[in-house]
Amino acid sequence: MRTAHVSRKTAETEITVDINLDGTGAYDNQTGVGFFDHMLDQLARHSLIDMTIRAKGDYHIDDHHTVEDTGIALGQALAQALGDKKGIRRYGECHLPMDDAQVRCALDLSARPFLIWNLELPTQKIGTFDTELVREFFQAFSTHGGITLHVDQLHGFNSHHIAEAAFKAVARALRDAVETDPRKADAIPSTKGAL
Ligand SMILES: [Mn+2]
Repeated sequence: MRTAHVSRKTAETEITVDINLDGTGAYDNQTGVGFFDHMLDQLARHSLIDMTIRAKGDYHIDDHHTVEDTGIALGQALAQALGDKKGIRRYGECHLPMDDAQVRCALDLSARPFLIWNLELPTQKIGTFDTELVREFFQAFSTHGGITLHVDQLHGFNSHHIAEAAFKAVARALRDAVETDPRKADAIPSTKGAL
């Protein structure tokens, strides 16, 4: 079973993550940050990765630690569930349109974390959510998940749409990358023999 449970507690946040890479996109995400829950739900739904997340953080400061640390824990869970990465497709890509917004994601489950981030969210806030936290989440997720993650905005003027298109684009690319390739199900997809 390609599943993982991660529990992470610091002075700033307390987070548990449960995922199943071979799921149906079922989700139950409660982080105390409404817009972020909405984004995590998109990530699960469109990657078909089952995802249950519980987070509590130091909201009296702001949502920064909660969002960043959820990215860390989710990245750790992904790496753990992938294990030796035998049989996976490894790469994924997606152009995701949402109304005015279009976001492109290309990713490699390489174990070489690298984030290319080319999004400009025109407003500082979406509701009470700080838009700069979208990048913080994906920085943490790529670092701890071992993902080469390129995210580029091609169009868009509505912050909610741009952010949501980014989460959906990553989700859809992730769906392809974690999938098992039946033509090479017993091999690690690298000429090095390890990922
Ligand atoms: Mn929405």
